[in-house]
Amino acid sequence: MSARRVKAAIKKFNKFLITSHINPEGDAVGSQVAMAFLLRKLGKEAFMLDDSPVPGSLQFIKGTEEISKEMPHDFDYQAVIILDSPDLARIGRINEYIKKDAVIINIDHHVSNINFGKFNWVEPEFSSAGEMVYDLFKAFKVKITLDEAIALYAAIMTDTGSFRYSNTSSKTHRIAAELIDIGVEPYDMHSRIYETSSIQDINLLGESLQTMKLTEDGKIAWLWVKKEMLKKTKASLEGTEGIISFPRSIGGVEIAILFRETGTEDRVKVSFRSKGKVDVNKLAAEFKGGGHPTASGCTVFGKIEEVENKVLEKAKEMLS
Ligand SMILES: [Mn+2]
Repeated sequence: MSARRVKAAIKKFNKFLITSHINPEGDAVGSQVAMAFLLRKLGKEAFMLDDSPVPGSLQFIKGTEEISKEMPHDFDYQAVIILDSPDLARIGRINEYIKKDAVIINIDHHVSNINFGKFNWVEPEFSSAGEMVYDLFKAFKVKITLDEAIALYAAIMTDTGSFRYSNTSSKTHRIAAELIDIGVEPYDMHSRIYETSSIQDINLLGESLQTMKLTEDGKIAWLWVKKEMLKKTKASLEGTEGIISFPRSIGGVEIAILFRETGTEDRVKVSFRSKGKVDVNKLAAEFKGGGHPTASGCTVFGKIEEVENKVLEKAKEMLS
């Protein structure tokens, strides 16, 4: 599919439900808000419904205050637009509101996307879902205003690791330049999103760094966030997001792994980053997860030590 085909699909409907994945980050939030703004400019109705709340650091983006956690009784949508989600499990609780015969428009850049929609626009070459929504603005020839530019820039900036990751293309920078010309202030965006850590989050980072380990060949680095660390530091799970960049930043490391204990059961959230030699989307898929070739994740049941063993074994296999 292409932006033009999605445009044709969108034209057929007037009332849209928009959603994205659980624990939304910049791309999920920014692409949803920009999509809602675009639909309204086209004279359509759009309602944003998410499983989990918008992180505090993204709440400055206009439109995020409209993202609801509950479905209004009187809103009967004709189509659902799902952004940045490789499968329906990723939208969590929102599945309860998706009718069996619902028309789903799937807009995503995950290589692991399983084409779950009636319309599937999946572009693994794109940096972000935000970049795809930008293309839709262009396909509809709709002028981008400052609020929309801020939402799109947040999506692109966060998913490219501030224009550092290998998914950053000349097109990504051209779009960013256009958004800056519209009025986006890069430093302001960066500082609002990344320079708002709490002292609790930094203390947690300190605890987590103490657990860092490296394989003998120096190619895999990993660390833990245990529930007791969260308790001790009073940090939020949200505050653990950037931790994986530390093992990744070690010279010679090819795979970085973060193990996070979550929930009440023995359940570990595992995040992977690769510097390009290993496809960590495939590694995550070994544990029923997915994502991108250089950034992915999965959830594994078991004690953190057991999960570490299992995951490391597979990671080593993939490296050899
Ligand atoms: Mn994304």
